[in-house]
Amino acid sequence: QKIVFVTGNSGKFHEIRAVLADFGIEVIQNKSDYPEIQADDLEPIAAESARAAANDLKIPVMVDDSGLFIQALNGFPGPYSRFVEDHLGNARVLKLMDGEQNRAAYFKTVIAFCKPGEEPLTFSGTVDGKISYDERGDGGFGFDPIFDYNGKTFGELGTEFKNMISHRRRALDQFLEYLKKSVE
Ligand code: ITT
Ligand code: NA
Repeated sequence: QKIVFVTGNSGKFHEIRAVLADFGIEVIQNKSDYPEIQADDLEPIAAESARAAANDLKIPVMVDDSGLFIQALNGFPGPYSRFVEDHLGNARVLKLMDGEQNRAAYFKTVIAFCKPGEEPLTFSGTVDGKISYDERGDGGFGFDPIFDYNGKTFGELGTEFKNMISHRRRALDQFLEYLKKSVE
């Protein structure tokens, strides 16, 4: 079985390729870029990206829309995570959290799968953690060096560990359930 994953983010691609390979699914990266709609949560963003990509490429595709939601910042950056990572970066996020006692945060991934002319399906996963006080570790990508999971950052824990417990892994487990049912 093969799945086309539309993404320009090689960190996501490598994580998803590794997980799905364990289930005998080959993931092919397609780097086409589609405009993203704005919304308060990731589900509609992922769904509409998948719909646009499937209809444009005329093949079934998956996309992954993810974000970091910080409780003390009322869920920011959330759907604006890409913009914040690109234009501010981890150091500035830590600055926003200066003097803040409540470090609670979660990562969320929404995977959307769509066939041409059909409605997109979405599968989501989250993982709880804390915003660290400094950047640690060079594993993973994006916000991983500032996301503390039980005392170590995702940057320190690395991709192999992330792939066992992450937001993305949990979303993939839901997607795998669907794939299993749809071939039965
Ligand atoms: P696409 O081409 O797949 O859309 P993207 O990088 O634009 O790639 P998102 O909008 O979903 O993807 O990502 C939002 C931001 O959150 C982006 O800066 C990512 O690097 C970051 N991010 C996503 N998943 C992450 C993870 O597992 N760990 C750390 N940062 C992550
Ligand atoms: Na995106």
